[in-house]
Amino acid sequence: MLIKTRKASDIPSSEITPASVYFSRRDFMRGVGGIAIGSAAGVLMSGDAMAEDANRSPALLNLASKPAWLVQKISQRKPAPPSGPFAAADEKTPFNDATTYNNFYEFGTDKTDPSSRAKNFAIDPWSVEIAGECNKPGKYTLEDILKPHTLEDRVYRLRCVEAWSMVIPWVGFSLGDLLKRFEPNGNAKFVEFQTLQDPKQFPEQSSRFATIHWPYMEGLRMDEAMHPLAMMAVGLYGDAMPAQNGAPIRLVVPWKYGFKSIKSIVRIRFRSEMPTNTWKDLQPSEYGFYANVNPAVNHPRWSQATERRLPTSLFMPHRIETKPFNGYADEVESLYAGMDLRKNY
Ligand SMILES: Nc1nc2c(c(=O)[nH]1)N[C@H]1C(S)=C(S)[C@@H](COP(=O)(O)O)O[C@H]1N2
Ligand SMILES: [Mo]
Repeated sequence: MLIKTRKASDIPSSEITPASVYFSRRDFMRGVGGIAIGSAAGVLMSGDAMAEDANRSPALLNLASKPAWLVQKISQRKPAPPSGPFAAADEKTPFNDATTYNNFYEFGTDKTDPSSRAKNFAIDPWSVEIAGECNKPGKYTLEDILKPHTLEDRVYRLRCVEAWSMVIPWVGFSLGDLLKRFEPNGNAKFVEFQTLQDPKQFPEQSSRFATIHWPYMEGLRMDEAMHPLAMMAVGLYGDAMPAQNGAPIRLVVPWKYGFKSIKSIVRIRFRSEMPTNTWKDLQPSEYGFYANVNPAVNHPRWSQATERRLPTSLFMPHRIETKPFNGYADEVESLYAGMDLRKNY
């Protein structure tokens, strides 16, 4: 995403999944009878089986500690994953890939920086401030934020604006169910999200060379935020959220480019005005507020018509066509009726 030009031929080593990882995953799938492929897997897997991955490395969680109440809450999530658009039939990206190929610029700009630099990330205590146009503003502990919600597994495609994608089994709940509790008032047209500002935890926040203006910010229009697909995630693969994926709580908006899915949230503010968002702020000609996945509108420096579905290797580039709204058009298209999506990119 940062303004690096590179030839198609020099694939950085961080983008090449070791063949061993890829093939052992395949062997594992074959080992369970060859049926656990694609949609069959989604139907047959229970919530617990969802957590399984042959090559999973627990050290990759990168958390200083996991609060006991959170572990318990995750274990008490709904037993069966929801179906339809909440459970993508695509083959899931293995845990080790989803947790070592990340964008989290607070830790650095290379894909491996977040997983290698996020050791002992502290999420306890954690609180989220609720502010702006609502009847119940205040500072809430993470436990209070999560208390009334039953967690569930949802498998979503994640499409980065850089033209790669993954398929991740998140643990979480609908953002709208959270927002309603704070009783947004009639002036609440947008909702703004802010990432933790803490240079002790995020090395890039004290770097003199960082191009981003911290803290990382994002926003949604209120009707987008209330859409049932928009999700607050507190974990993946049936466990707590790894630091590098946005612990302890992050947004996931599967029909938008990945940069909308802001990590490690500490503030949610209801607003009458459209919030700024970090990438638009940095380069408005390249990144917009809406950022809906759209194969018909290219990034000024690359095509958005296709994407690399991770894991990839030199032998298996796994390039697939990008779908409008990342394949969620039936669900979300109506939110944008009458809007010119070339202008509102
Ligand atoms: N705070 C914060 N949130 C962020 C980012 C970031 O750099 N900082 N990167 C975004 C981008 S560009 C993408 S593609 C997704 C990646 O999520 P993942 O690492 O869990 O796959 O996180 C998004 N959320
Ligand atoms: Mo991204």
